[in-house]
Amino acid sequence: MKTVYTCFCTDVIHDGHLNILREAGKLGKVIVGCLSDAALIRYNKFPTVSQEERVKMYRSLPGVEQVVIQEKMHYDDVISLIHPDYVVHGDNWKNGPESAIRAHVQKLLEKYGGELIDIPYTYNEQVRKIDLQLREKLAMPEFRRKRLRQLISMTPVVKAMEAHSGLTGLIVEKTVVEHEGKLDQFDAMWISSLCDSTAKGKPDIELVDMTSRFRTIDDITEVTTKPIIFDGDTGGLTEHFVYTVRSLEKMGVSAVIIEDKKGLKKNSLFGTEVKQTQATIEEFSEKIAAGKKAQLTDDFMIIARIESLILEQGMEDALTRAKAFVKAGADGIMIHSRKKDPAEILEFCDKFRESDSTTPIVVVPSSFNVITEEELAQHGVNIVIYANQLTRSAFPAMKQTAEDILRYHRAKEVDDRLMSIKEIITLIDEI
Ligand code: SPV
Ligand code: MG
Repeated sequence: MKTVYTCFCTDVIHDGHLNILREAGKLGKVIVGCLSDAALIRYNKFPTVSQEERVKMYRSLPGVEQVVIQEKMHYDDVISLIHPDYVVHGDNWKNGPESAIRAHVQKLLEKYGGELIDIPYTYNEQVRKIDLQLREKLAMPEFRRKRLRQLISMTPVVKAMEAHSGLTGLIVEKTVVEHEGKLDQFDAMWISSLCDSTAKGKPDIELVDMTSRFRTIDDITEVTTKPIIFDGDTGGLTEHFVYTVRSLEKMGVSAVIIEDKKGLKKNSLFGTEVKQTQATIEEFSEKIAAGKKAQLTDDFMIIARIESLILEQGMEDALTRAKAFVKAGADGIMIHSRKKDPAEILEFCDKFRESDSTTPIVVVPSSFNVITEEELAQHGVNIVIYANQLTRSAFPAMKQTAEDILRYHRAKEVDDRLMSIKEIITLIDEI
């Protein structure tokens, strides 16, 4: 009896999967792999049912002899364990970033004479509808909100990218790359006060009001499913912050980060070049505690951002504040720096971790951008936020196009570097 292996990464079984099992069954005894949660979040969509439930579900399917966990996206471990005569998969992985995984499987099978069988992907109304329903479920406030906490426990480092509009949200949602045979994607979105303000042509001084910031969240939640970390600036007056917490929770936002400044807030990357005032430990602790008291779900996170290094108040001050803010109820600590060298960030993380091994640490490596996510994770960082890079890449491109059209009195010279009209009109999914 020949052995057939197929890896599933779905939460819902549809005609397509049943067809794969039927075809696989014609070739021999069928072993189904359940792609682990950790691999799934990089490869495909976030799982809406647990790994254990998926295993149970796959086990109950007709013709399935055995279910194994496939820990990694790459098939190396399962193939060396099972040595299948055949690996079967829907032929949709022949295109796009997944084709690198397929090519790798083919190489592994060739080594011992195994065979890869691509089964024509089932495109029908039921499959289409199930896909859309799954997406919808992921986008619901109660699912989206809890995902940040889930991700923190699933992956060594959660990667968030700035979004300030429906379009930038879609870029964060859909960008998947293949690098050295592995797929990767962002986990979450950061709604930056700097980029939200900049997109509106306004300075980053809490001038864009909350109603407008909420509109941005709305635009993004309309078209995406990934969790949102909201830049809440100083949080405003404590009396106002409690309302903000409730609104954000309701919208399905996972976390708000508020910074320990008061008065006129300016962007941290100005550092001490402009006058900025840090709130006292007592003042800021009170705001955190009030926010925690106001929130209604267990999922929502209030993360305290410490500006001591930005305002040159020293490491001891930053650490004292971190401990106090955790005691006041903060669900995480964001430590910020505008130095190019990541040394002070790493020193903070190492010292904080000496006495606190669990509270999530968030960093924003805009200035200290040489350090990798992996190195940051080794120092106890849980969330890395790329806070402004989409805005900073779009702006020069748009400016150059505007200048060149003025220079040449026509658009021909810029056309080569533009997205085609066909691409732009098909960029957005139709219902
Ligand atoms: C933002 O993106 O608005 C931030 C991060 O607050 S920073 O600009 O680095 O202060
Ligand atoms: Mg900000």
